[in-house]
Amino acid sequence: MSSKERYYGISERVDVADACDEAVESLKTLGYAIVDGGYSAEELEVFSVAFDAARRAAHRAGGGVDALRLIEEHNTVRLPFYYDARLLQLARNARIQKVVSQILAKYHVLSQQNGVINPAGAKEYNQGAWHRDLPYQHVVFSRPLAINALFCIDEFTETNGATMVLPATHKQEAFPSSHFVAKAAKQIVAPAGSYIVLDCMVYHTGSTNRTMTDRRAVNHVYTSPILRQQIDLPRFLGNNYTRDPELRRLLGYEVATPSSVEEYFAGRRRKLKS
Ligand SMILES: O=C(O)CCC(=O)C(=O)O
Repeated sequence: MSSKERYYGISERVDVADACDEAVESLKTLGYAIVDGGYSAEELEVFSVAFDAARRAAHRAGGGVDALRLIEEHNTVRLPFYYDARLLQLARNARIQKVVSQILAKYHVLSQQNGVINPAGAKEYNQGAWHRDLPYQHVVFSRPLAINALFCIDEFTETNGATMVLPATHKQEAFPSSHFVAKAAKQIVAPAGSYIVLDCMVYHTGSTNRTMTDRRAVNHVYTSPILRQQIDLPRFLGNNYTRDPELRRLLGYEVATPSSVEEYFAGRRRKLKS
């Protein structure tokens, strides 16, 4: 059969000029896309080392793995860039920023950066269950309000628990039936250095890691500035963390809720002056 596309009765078509447009189209229709982060092998090695360093530091800061296990936090590294600044680059990746700007708006905020460990040896973990990244929300948005970008530190394979998605479920309020889940679930295998980008409302889950090596990733959730961050980054990092205006905006320094009428007025004065 000829590979030439054949169609009729079509007078409008989505225009796709580059990899960013392809990702945007896929995100809008299916709710997911794979984006190559564009990093060299040397850079990927740096991220791998930085991830492990952040994991060790976060475990120490959290009182050790056993203490974290009690609250099911031992397979998550909250804000890994706080423990190893090299990981902040992952949140600022130019290709991801372009996709997120196109889907949300140029002004979006980093709500979360989480190191995700899918543990070796088929152990259960907190991301191994169907969920949305805006959990408990049974709504459909006419435009996305939140996008997540899961950076694969390791290759994602069928055997090490690559993420599964239920395509297009960002367009449906309720979690689908077991029949749909069994029929439609799709596993996203991806090379190390890729981002698995999801509409936060598409149902997804990690799957079972049947290898003897942990599968590591770093998840980012970017949101419209009207949504609150998982952890209040400006308060956590302190006002002197960075002077870079673009980074301050991404980290949410411009969206702190005023704590008094006076503070609200001060914000108005700053806004009207600029
Ligand atoms: O570990 C995975 O494959 C999925 C991660 C995930 O669902 C999340 O971080 O929200």
